[in-house]
Amino acid sequence: MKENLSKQAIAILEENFQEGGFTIPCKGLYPFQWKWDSGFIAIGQAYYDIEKAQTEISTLLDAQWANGFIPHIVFHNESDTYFPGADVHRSDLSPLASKKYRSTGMTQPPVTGFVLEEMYRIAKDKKSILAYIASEIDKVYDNHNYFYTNRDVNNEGLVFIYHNWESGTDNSPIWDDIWKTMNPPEYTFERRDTKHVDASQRPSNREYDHYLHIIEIAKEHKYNDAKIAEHSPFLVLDPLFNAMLIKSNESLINLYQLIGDNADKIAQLKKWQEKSVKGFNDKLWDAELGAYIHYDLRNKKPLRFVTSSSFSPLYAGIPSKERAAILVKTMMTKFGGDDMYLCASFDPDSDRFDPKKYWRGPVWINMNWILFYGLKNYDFNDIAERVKNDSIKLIEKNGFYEYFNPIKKVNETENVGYGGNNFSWSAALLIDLLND
Ligand code: 2M8
Repeated sequence: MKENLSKQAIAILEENFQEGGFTIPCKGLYPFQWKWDSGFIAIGQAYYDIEKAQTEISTLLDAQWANGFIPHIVFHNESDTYFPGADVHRSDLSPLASKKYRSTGMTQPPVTGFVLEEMYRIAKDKKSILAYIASEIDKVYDNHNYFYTNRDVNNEGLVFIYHNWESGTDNSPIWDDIWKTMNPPEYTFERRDTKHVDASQRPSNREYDHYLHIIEIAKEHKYNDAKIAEHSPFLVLDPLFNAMLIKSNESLINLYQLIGDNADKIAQLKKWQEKSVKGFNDKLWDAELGAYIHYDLRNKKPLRFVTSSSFSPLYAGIPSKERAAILVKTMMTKFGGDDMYLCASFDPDSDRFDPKKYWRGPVWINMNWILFYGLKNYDFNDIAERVKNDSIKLIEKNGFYEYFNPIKKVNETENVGYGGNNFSWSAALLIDLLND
């Protein structure tokens, strides 16, 4: 069974690999290179073709901007199956943008640092992979420098996101309260995602108005971060995004130590790290909820909801042992009933929970992967096994979908895989989970 699933996963990754040296997340639905997808994809590729994994990351890093920024989508190729494309995003408005590739002017969770460390862990030839890492690691360091220089507006070790698409958890119910503070125009546009996937599993047109409006504001300011921090109606400290940055800081420290030299960079990373972990625990912990939460910087208020992002700090070693125990208790009480697969993306007790709609409730394999390793970090090994087995079961029964219904009863009678099928990161991370 294990072997067969792995073979299927490899076939999907191979099928989605493009001539330009990168892998699309999903045919039709997502026809370009996405930043955090590429990171997860490289982890899977590392098991069967380490050179391909290297190419995946190098292709992404090649699109880095002059200030160290790495965009969330790189438009290496033309495609009319996705909206909004390069002509909407207009990265050329920024004087700092890559002259080589068109891209978006927003980013995604900074996973690349820990992905390099994962590649090192998986690769058989340590010498050769370390030489590769040594040739690329400074670009990732520059990316972290970009974040701390431009996006930590309160100088508290926490970096903001200015768009829900930067979070990766696009239409999470957390953003509903922010949308209430905005009143964007009704734009005229043609959705493409709903041509590939049933509209009931995707965000609404009105939600897209909000998404587009924030892009228009960022474009007016030529994607200048200081201006964005001043004017964007969406300005959030996201626990998932910051946890990924902190985990990647740690990976960069470990990798620079393996490479040797670079004492100044290691010292700087340690400084960032200390400040970020402290800022994270001070500002994003909600003692009453027993979980980490988002913070709305624009409206200066905590967004008090429990999501799968709330648990991601386990992966980055952010909570103390005591706090981790509280966090896992919250997770198991709310998300871990016998009738549920772990781990829903949004609080199943909330009236905003929707088990079929995108980031409003379904299980996502990348979040389960983060959770699996996070739980293991703190020796919650039985729960980690459950997360792993639930991920395998859902894929085995339904296919390599983008997301899955967490309610077990529904899985007995229906296919509960939603969104795109033959989805790359579901395939890539399953390879890793099966090899654990
Ligand atoms: C989804 O987001 C894109 C925009 O970036 C979209 O819906 O058009 C999200 O799930 C995101 O996290 C993911 O990286 C992307 C590609 O898989 O799809």
